[in-house]
Amino acid sequence: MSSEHQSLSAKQMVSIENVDHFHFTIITAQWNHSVTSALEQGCIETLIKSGVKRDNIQILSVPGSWELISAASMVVEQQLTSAVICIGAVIKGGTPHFEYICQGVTDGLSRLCSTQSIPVIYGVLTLNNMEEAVERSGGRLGNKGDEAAVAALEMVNLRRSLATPNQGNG
Ligand code: RBF
Repeated sequence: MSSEHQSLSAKQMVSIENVDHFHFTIITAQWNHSVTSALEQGCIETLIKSGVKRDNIQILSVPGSWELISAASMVVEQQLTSAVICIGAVIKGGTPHFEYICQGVTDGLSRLCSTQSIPVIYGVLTLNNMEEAVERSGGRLGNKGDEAAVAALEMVNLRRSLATPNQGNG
């Protein structure tokens, strides 16, 4: 899948009315920490540049990407946050674990998205090697943590607009 014309990172901030009313939860996997911490940082910076209060950003940590599923489920169950942003980096190794973890995490987060309405954002990089990871976590190809933040902002705004009664403009 080409990423041409699909990158959100050029935005790096989103203009949303009353954005300070929203609360965000970032869940970061600790596996490949140098990559995930850079993604987390990019995500926080984009949220703050867009007007989110630092106090309204909760940051949680889990051991690996696999645990993003259960942690995100717990957070969603609490119904206290406007969006959950899941951050992880799965890097191909010498065993078939890569395929199982990527598929499992993707399926788990996808199920969560389709069974409840708090936006759950997929900020999990699936990578062939560390070079690809570096390029996407603040390198040549931007920071996918920024893009996860932009997606979260757009989704909380969409959810609010759907919940707001029509004010006579169509
Ligand atoms: N977690 C990641 O977030 N990224 C990885 O690249 C990654 N590779 C793994 C490779 C193997 C062989 C195993 C056993 C686990 C790996 N995990 C990885 C950790 C996984 O997401 C989870 O934390 C553990 O399996 C414990 O449930």
